[in-house]
Amino acid sequence: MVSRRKFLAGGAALGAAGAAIYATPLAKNLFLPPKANYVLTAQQSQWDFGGHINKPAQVFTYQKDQPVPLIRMQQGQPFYARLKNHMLEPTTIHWHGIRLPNAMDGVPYLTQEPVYPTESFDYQFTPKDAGTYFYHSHFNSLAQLSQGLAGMIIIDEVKKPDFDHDIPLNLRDWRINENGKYQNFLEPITAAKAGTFGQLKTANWQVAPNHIVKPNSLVRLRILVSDVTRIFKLIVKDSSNPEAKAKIIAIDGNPIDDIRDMGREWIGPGMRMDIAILTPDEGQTIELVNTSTNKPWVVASLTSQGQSQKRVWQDLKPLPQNPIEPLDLQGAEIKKFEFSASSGEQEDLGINCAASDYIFWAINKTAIGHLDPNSSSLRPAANLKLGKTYIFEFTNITPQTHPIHLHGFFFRVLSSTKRKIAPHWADTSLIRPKETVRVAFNADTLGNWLMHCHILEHQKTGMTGYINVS
Ligand SMILES: [Cu+2]
Repeated sequence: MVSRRKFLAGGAALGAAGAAIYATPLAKNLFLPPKANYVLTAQQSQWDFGGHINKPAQVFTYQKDQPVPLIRMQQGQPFYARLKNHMLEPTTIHWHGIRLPNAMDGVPYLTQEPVYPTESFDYQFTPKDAGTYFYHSHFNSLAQLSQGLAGMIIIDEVKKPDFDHDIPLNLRDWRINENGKYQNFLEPITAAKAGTFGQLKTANWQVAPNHIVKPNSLVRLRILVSDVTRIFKLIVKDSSNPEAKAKIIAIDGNPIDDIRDMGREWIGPGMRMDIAILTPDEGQTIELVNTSTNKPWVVASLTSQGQSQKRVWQDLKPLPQNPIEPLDLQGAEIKKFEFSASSGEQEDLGINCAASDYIFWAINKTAIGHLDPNSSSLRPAANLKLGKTYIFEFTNITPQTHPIHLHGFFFRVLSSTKRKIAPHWADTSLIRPKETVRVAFNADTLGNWLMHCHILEHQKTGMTGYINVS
C-alpha cells in the first residue's frame, strides 16, 4: 500500500490545487498517485463504511480493503493500465465518456474477450479530452458495480485551471443492510419500474463526508453518479447565505458554453457535473443535498477553516473547451430510437455479459439483455458511415426516466419536446417519460459502440443496443 506521505508527495507535484485534494484527511485512501502506469487488481475485499454497518461488507475493489481509487490521467499523454483479475468471475473495464479506440472500450464480446480469473488485460490510450469521467466493470455489470467496481477519473487539463481545492464525489448507494448483507441485485418488480434503490447512501464510500476547505476559496467539486439506479436531484445549501453559491462549469467532462447558477440539478447514473463553489467565511458550512426523494439528505459537506483566500466570483474563469470537431447539422442523417417496455418479441441471445431471465425493456422493439457474438440475431441498432454527422432522436414512451449512454462519442444535446435545453456536450442524457430528445454527433471512430440505459436493471432486462461505424 502507498503511504500517506507518498500520497502527499504525489499531490505536491500537482501544485496547490492537487495538494489540497491529497491532504483532505477523509479521502486519503481514495487516490492513487498520478502516473501513467496503473495496475488495477480486481479483487474481493472488505469495507465497513466507517462503522456505519455492524460487520464489514464483502466488496469488489481495485486495491485491498480500500475504496475503488480515483484514477488521474493527463490530457494528451498516453495512459496505460493493466487490469488483473483476482476475482472468481470474469471482468473488464469500460472507460465511460472517454473517446478512445474501440478495442479499448471494455465491452465483453463486443470489443474484447472477457478477462477471466487469474488473467490480465492491458488498456492503453491517449485521452484527447480533459474533465471528469467514470470507469467501471462492464461484465456482469449490475452485480459488479453494485459491489463496488465503479470509480472516478480525472483527466487534467494541459494548463491547470486556477482552483484552491479540487474535490471528487463519487455518489452511490449500497443495497446492504446493517449486517453487511446484500439484497438481490435484480428485483423483477422494481426492475420493471424505476429500478431498485439501495439503503446505504455514500459519497466516496463514506456516509456524508465533510471536507475542510479554506474560507473564501474557489472549489471545483466534481460529482459522479456511479449508482446503478438512483437519479439525484442536487442542490447546494450555504449555512451563511441562502442564495446559491454554486455554478455549473462542466457536464459529462465537457465545459458548458455559459457558466450558470446551479439550481436543482438532475443527475442520473453515469452522468457527471463539475460545479464551482465560493466557500463561505471561517466556520461556515456548505452542504450538497439530494432532494429527489421526500426525505432529502446531505450527500457531502464543506466546512471553511483557516486562512481566507479572498476569492471572488470574478476569479472563476471558463474551463478550456475540449477538441471536438464541429458538427455538420445540415448534412446530418436522422436515426430514430424508441425506448419502450418490451413487446414480448425478445431476442434470445444466449448467455453472459448481462445474463438475465427477465426482459422488460426494448430499444426499437428489440430487447437485448445479453451480448453473444455467435447469435445471428445480434445486429446493430444502426449502421453509420465513418466521418458523417448523425442526429439521434431518442423517444421515451415509458413512464420511467432513462439515462441513455452512448459509448465512444460526445453527443451534442440539441433539444427536447418537453423542456428547454441549453445545448451542451454529453455522453449520457436523461430522457423523461413521453419525451423526445435530439442529440447529434460525429461518427468519427470505427467500431461497434454500445448504447444503453445506465439504470443497470433496465440495461440488463432489454434496454441495450449497439451501433456500428464503418
Ligand atoms: Cu432505463
